[in-house]
Amino acid sequence: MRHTALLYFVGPAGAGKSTLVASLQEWLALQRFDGITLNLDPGAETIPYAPDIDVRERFTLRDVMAEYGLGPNGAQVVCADLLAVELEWLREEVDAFHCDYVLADAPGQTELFLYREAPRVLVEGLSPRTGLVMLFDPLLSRTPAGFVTQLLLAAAAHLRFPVPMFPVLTKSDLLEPQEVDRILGWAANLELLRGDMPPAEGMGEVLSGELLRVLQTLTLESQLVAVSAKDGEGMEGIYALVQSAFAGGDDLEAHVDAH
Ligand SMILES: Nc1nc2c(ncn2[C@@H]2O[C@H](COP(=O)(O)OP(=O)(O)OP(=O)(O)O)[C@@H](O)[C@H]2O)c(=O)[nH]1
Ligand SMILES: [Mg+2]
Repeated sequence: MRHTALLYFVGPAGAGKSTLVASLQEWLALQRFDGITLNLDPGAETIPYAPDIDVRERFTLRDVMAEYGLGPNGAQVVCADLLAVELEWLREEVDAFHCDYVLADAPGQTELFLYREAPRVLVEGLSPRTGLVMLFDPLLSRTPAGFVTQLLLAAAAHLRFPVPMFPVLTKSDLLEPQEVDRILGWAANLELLRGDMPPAEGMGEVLSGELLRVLQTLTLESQLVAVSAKDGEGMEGIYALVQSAFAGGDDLEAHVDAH
């Protein structure tokens, strides 16, 4: 185990996990850090980076469908369970790299990754220096109810994996700047979110102060960072939070100066 941190990228289907892994790896390389990529999605068809470690070398969704005579959904469940079987192999592969960061791209079936037992075995066993980058989809985050739904998903993720969590608002290039500010404002102060709930949805009542405090503690200990993997924006924001959680401070300037 030589890495500073192993980060799992988790979030709703299509939120931009794989693209963010690609973009962050590129950014790390520009800063002369080594970040390796780990694809954990056996059903991935195309991936926007060349995985250094790829679970598809061990099994693919297609193989599992054929072998067990399952449709895609049943096969996804089997695939999630098979992840635990690969723990030793994955550990050896990760340990074989001398690198600063391991960027692990979780499958899009987030509920399987969060709620099945096998991925938990994997996340707990692969590295003692594990973090979770929790992606918030920009279009779902535009409305208070959509944002709360993702906070609940993030809370579930944190309960399953009690490790440092870094919430990230993805694809911010798709939002107007004032929409980004509004969402970041909600994350910084959930009372603002409650205030913006339309009365018709009745959610303001449901979201008692206590529930908001629980969500804040579980999901937003780190500030929400807005990124655009497409434009390469916000990578240093993720890095700074990860660095302060795992290495006690942002060493970026010193590191760059040293090269
Ligand atoms: N505009 C914009 N589009 C993006 C960005 N990041 C990703 N996308 C697009 O969003 C779509 C989904 O991106 P992926 O990176 O495959 O998302 P994912 O979360 O890995 O998807 P699954 O693994 O299938 O759940 C693709 O069409 C990407 O090109 C971004 O920062 N800005
Ligand atoms: Mg993906």
